[in-house]
Amino acid sequence: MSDDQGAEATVSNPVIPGFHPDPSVCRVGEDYYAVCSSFEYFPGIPVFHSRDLVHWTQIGNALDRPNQLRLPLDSPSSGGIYAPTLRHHDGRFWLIVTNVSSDGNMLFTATDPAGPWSDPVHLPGVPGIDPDLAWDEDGTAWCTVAGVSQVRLDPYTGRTLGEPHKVWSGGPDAMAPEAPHLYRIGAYWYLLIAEGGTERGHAVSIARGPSPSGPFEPCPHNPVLTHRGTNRPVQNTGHADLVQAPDGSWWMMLLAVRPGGGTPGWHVLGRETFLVPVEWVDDWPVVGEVPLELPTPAWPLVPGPAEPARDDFDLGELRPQWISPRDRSPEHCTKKERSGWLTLRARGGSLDAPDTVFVGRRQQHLACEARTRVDAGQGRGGLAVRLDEEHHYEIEVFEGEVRVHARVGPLRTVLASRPVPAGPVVLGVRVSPAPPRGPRTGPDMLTFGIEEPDGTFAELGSLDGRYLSTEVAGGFTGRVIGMYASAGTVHFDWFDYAPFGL
Ligand code: 6LW
Repeated sequence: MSDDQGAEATVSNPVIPGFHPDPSVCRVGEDYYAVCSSFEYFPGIPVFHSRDLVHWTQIGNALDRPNQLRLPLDSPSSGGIYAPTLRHHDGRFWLIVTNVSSDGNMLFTATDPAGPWSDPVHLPGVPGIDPDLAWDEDGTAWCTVAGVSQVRLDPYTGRTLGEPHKVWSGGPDAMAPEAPHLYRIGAYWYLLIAEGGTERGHAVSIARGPSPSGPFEPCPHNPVLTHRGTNRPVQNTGHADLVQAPDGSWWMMLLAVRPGGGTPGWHVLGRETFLVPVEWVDDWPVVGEVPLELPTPAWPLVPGPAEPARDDFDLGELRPQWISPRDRSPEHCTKKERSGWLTLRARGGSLDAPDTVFVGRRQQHLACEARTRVDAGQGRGGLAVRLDEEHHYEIEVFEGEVRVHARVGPLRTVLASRPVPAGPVVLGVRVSPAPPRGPRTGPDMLTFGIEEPDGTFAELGSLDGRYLSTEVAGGFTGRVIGMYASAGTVHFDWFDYAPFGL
């Protein structure tokens, strides 16, 4: 985000950078709220607040109790939580979502979107992923899912009413018609979907009809948004939601990626949340190109509080930015063992194993640096950049030595090592975007090192970032940078994360 004071001509896109895909947004009065998918990470479904649609502050995670988010230890990465829809209706917030690794479709409610959110209402009759929830004038709730199918729902009990039926399949021969959202806008009911798959073919299409169940007439200009076949810096545009500002203007929040390096480009931060204005012509939405710099909206900007670079682990609770694969039990992650430190206790597995003990935050900037002060005197652990179990780089301390490791698919290697004195040590990683020199240039370089006693940073090894990209690893997530323990007990005094050079 630009550090605007309200006078700039443009503001930065993505408005929610880093691995924050599948945005869903709603407005209540002057306040906007948004949620994103969270896959294998606990707590799940980050919740954001904004007063101006461009500055977003994370205010919590909707699913922060184990009974709301069951992610078995053997569930795959990029499983778990897919594509929530957030709505405000009848004085409360409603969140409908799929957990593809355990409970299927679920519905949650809250009076305050920062939480607490309710226990889940299970929806066994809802026939697919990416559920949407909309209410008609009679108060009937309509649930629409990928495919695109629809069923009426009693949202209080989770019972479906009647049989699901197909309402649309997107453009002719569309691949992956998904991410539906249903809206009453003016005289029509609109059905917005994504199609073309979440990669370079991604697109947004729309249809409209006289009732929430159609029949739906596709927009003659579909897809209303796509960057496929272009060389624009923003790619994979799709999975969108619409919101109207208090001044009557319409906006679309959507996911897209920023590939770096040579052709075809590697995106390393996952799918991010972008914003774009929407005009209406002949009662159809018209959406322009998704730019990296957006014209500033016609209202005062309200930047949220700046995120501190350092987490000292002095607060009782972990900040909402911290996430862990599958669970975060107090047995393996606690602040109670050493005052002002975060203690991680290994569960047996390394970062290669799904039961790894890792606490990280999304990498949100193309150029950034992270450091942490580690005491691994009773264990083995350190600082990792994680995409999934098979794609991660890390620097760790074990038995008087510091080592840089890389795991890429079936390959695992120690890149560098050197002895370290006993006691806490500061480990670091610097992520530097590579200039796009040639077709074979990777997106960025990750340089790992340790802080010398005089404060200088001693580099131990650098790795091409392309192997921690979605184009290489696949999946739906992005890089997460954080702390881990792979044996015994490891203590962390603080963790710094800051963008640089932007
Ligand atoms: C999600 C689908 C999609 O369910 O990717 O890009 C899937 N869109 O709608 C996972 O995020």
